[in-house]
Amino acid sequence: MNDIKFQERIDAEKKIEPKDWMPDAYRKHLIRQISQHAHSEIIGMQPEGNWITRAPSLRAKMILLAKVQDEAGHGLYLYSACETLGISREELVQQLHEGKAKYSSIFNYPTLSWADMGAVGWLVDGAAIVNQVSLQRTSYGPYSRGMVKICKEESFHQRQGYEIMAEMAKGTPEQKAMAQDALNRFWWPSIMMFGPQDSDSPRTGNAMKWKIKRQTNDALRQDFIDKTVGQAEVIGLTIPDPDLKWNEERQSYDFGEMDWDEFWSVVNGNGPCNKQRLAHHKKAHDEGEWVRNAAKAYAKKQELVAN
Ligand code: BYC
Repeated sequence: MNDIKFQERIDAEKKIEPKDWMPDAYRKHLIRQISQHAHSEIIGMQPEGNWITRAPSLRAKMILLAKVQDEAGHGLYLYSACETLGISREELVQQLHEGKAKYSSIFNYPTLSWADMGAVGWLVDGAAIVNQVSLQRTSYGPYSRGMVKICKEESFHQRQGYEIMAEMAKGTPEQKAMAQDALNRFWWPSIMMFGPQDSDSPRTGNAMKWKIKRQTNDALRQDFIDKTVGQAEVIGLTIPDPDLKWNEERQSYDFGEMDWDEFWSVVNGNGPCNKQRLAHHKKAHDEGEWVRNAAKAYAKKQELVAN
């Protein structure tokens, strides 16, 4: 196998599996993207975990707890998919702790009220679904199969968030104001999740050539906006973008300019919660060391017994 044959396989829509030959750059590209995706799922548990003890009812608490546990499961599928590319979990976590691996910018914003649980589920999971439905057709087999399972759970998450927003929007004026405030704060960071504009996205070229990404950042962002505007209208909330306007010719919404300085500042470690999120992850990781050691010792004992 060589680069040309590999590209022919990709062009023929054949999946690449762990033991197949692949160019080193393809392997590295996947390790970067899948590990960042895994880290996002795990770090994404923090802003929501913040509200488990303060959920307003037992029902709301059970649902949120299940959702946060699902995110842990998604992280584990993705770490496993990434490990099939020849890197260990320890190395992946170390890259996160050393700031060499990123995670989604969205999780560096604080969750200030219960309505934020609605906004995160509705918008953040909604954006994640749009991105991940597209990734179900990614060229790397284990990543693609992981996405199918994850998308099923994400659609429950999106509905959980939308239900919170819908309930609050038809509640007291104070509740409706809280829902609108959460939408105001989460709208722009949510559409930034799709990454830089195509013209500023250095990874898109190879990602599209290798069919790792099936749609560009801008195409997915537009799809998300077109799906979400009507959902806001139905529950009587207003998207905080004065330039948002239906474009009859394009059959799509035109929308305002994103604050790219804010985006890059958050991506480069200077968002409102970057330091707190990483410090919390490191602390939990250190405190969990005895669990990992115990699991390893148990596995070793089982191996000895078997032999
Ligand atoms: N945040 O050339 P580009 C979830 C980086 S949902 C941080 O366009 P690419 C969840 C990018 O990594 C979220 N960094 O890159 C939901 C690159 O830097 P490096 C997780 C970002 O890879 C609810 C540079 O900017 N989903 O988990 O072609 C609850 C240039 O960008 C961001 C995924 O990870 C960002 N928003 O496109 C709980 C989906 N955007 O790596 C959990 C999988 C860009 O060269 N990933 N950067 O140093 C992808 O689809 C793509 O990697 C991206 C970026 C669209 C994110």
